[in-house]
Amino acid sequence: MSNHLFDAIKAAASGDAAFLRIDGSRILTYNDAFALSGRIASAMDTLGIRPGDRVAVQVEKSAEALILYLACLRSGAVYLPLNTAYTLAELDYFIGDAEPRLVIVAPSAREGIEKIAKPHGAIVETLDVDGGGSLLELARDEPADFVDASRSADDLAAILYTSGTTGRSKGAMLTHGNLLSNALTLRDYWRVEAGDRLIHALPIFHTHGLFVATNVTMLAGASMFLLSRFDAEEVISLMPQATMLMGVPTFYVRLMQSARLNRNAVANIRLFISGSAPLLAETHTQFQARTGHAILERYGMTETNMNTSNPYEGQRVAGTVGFPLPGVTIRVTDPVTGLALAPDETGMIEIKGPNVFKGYWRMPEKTVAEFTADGFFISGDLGKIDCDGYVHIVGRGKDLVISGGYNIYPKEVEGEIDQIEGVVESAVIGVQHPDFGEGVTAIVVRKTGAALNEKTIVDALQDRLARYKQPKRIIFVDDLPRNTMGKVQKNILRQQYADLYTTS
Ligand code: MLC
Ligand code: AMP
Repeated sequence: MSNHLFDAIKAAASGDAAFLRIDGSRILTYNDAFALSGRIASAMDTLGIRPGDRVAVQVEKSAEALILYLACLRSGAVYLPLNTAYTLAELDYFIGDAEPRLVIVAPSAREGIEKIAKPHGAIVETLDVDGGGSLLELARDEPADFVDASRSADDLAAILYTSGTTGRSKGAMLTHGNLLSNALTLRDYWRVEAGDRLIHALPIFHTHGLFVATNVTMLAGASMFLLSRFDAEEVISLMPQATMLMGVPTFYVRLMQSARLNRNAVANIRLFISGSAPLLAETHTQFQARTGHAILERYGMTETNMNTSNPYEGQRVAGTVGFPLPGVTIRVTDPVTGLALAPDETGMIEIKGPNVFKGYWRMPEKTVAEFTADGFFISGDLGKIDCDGYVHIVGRGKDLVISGGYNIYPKEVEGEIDQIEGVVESAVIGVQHPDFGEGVTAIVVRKTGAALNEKTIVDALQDRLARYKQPKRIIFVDDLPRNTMGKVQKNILRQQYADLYTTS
């Protein structure tokens, strides 16, 4: 029996090589990770988890949490990671929609989750950040030599939810083939080898920290320093022992705020990679001046894994996301006619390749709507390909804010604000933010005499929306600007409040 992704991971690594470096002293080898993932997979089998069952996971980052992802691959389960910032109200939707057979949460969250999960027939087990919890207790006495479930390239490995521009979040279905092909391509493109040591400071519930960082590391048999979160000083302290860093642009902005970041500090680093949000050309240039390193920017999406990358050798051009990866086809089309555009013309970016997902979970119409007749995925990003072949992302055709690498859909935030007593209507926009790239900003119209201020609105959102989706600032106005069709003109609001975070 073969397991498409896990077999490749197992074959790539030397068993006694270091995989995870934790807290400066603890090292887990690949053999350790394979043994523990085998025991967890056996425990899940005992719990009745079968290939194709969804396993939803909302736990803090830890070595065991990462190994749980491997266990799911091996058992044939579909891994469904959830942002630790999600509130119970948000989780209720994901669990109802995905119908996981098993939900794994922190011990402190068990009671609340059980109320949501049990009506959907899910079992709840726990995993805490120190490697405790009921799941590992079950796994302790299980055999390590689990017989991996047979999974082909087309079988699902994971579902990752992405918020929708028009309402409900959609579960992007990623296959073993999607993940393996993209990770092998990136490994080769970025020349990742067994001797590499990646500083891993990203969350492990999104494509960037989970698939790009982790799959690429494992398929090179390399190792990573697993940090619970990003802390610029801690990252700089680790640099002399590391060779690579992957981060969102906020990482690089924050690193440059430290006086300790200089050529000496980065002397051992081979490659700095940025993605998930636009890296300002000025950040790229300043970082290069300080460290001598041209950050390698790449472009991806939950639905497609990685699509483009600046070159390893050759010029990494600031403000561009580089070339289509080998095997990936990118074209730019006229959003109205759908016809392919010439170089340097701006239009919709469309993507085709083995990296592109299988569709949205239980949303066949949405899936059809987001693909062209000839099988290209319509990204929602506006861009162009210049005469040298570099792809530029110049805007978004979708109403989306990206803050510190997290996507926030204004529609969802507006929906919650509009339900608050005393609110007539709201418009949520992204405004340039020095730390997060864009800051979620709400423009709100109150009913006459309503006793509403910034605090009452934020308080009302507390249990409804993850903290990172909540507006950093709320501005009250008498009316929202509208065009003749009655549509709110967000471009006018974005211009009007453009300096909100840079001048205060
Ligand atoms: C935290 N906060 C955020 C935030 N992260 N607010 C807006 N945007 C964010 N990204 C909130 C906190 O809850 C806190 O609220 C306040 O802002 C300040 O927190 P902080 O301590 O400064 O935040 P920190 O923990 O340092 O986190 C910032 C960060 C983190 C940038 C390091 O958000 C992060 O790791 N982002 C990476 C996201 C990511 O992996 N994206 C990849 C998606 S995959 P308060 O008010 O309670 O103090 C993808 C595909 C691809 O897009 O191409 O890769
Ligand atoms: P997500 O849905 O979280 O996977 O976010 C994907 C979106 O992030 C893409 O559609 C882009 O809008 C954006 N994105 C990712 N990488 C980059 C990048 N390097 N430059 C600009 N935007 C990016």
